[in-house]
Amino acid sequence: MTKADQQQIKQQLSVYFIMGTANTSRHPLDVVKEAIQGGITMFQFREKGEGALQGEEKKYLAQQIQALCQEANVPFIVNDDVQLAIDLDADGVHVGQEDARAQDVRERIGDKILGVSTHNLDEVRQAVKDGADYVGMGPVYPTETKKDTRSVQGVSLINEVRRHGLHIPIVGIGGITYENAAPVIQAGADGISIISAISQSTDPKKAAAELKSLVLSEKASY
Ligand code: TZP
Ligand code: MG
Repeated sequence: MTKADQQQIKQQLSVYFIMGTANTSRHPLDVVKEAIQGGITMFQFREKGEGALQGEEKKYLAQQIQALCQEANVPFIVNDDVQLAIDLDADGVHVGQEDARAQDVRERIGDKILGVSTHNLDEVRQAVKDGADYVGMGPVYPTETKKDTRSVQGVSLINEVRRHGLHIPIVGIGGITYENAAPVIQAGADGISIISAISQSTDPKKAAAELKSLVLSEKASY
């Protein structure tokens, strides 16, 4: 894969579904299948929290989800676990500030997609320097899904980064639902990262489809 171009990444971030076994009471493969049918544009395998699979079990589930994503042309990104991403030849890796240094990850993964979580302008600038393809920003809204988040920041950092003329692709994360997604795009994000609004939905396909049409119509009005 050649290094992803920025416009393509911006499209792929539109509806970025993140999930692991802890985020659903159903079989994760069924949920991902339905989310793909609903039109998600990127997927992140984030296997952490209570009951998270480890080792070979984790790898096996990742492979099965990756196969679904490949069939649908949805980029498959691995959270934190750089070695797993390399072993599976995933499309990319997402790391937080507490994980492996982005610059080192970039060296290890070559042209794969690199995403970095950021919480202030300095972290965004550093991520750009380190070779990130996109940055995550949040939590935008309160969330029950991740307990150890930084403080809720609304869309202020997204606004600030765009005000400073930085063009790095941005995805907002944290507590985003159909009802509150529009301001995230209006602030200048290229997409929304979602866990529970899709994984806990009684109809993940419909939830994904509704979020997608909202995001695409907001993006089209800019
Ligand atoms: N990072 C910041 S908030 C969050 C992560 C992984 C959880 C987002 O989950 P939800 O259910 O979409 O609020
Ligand atoms: Mg992490």
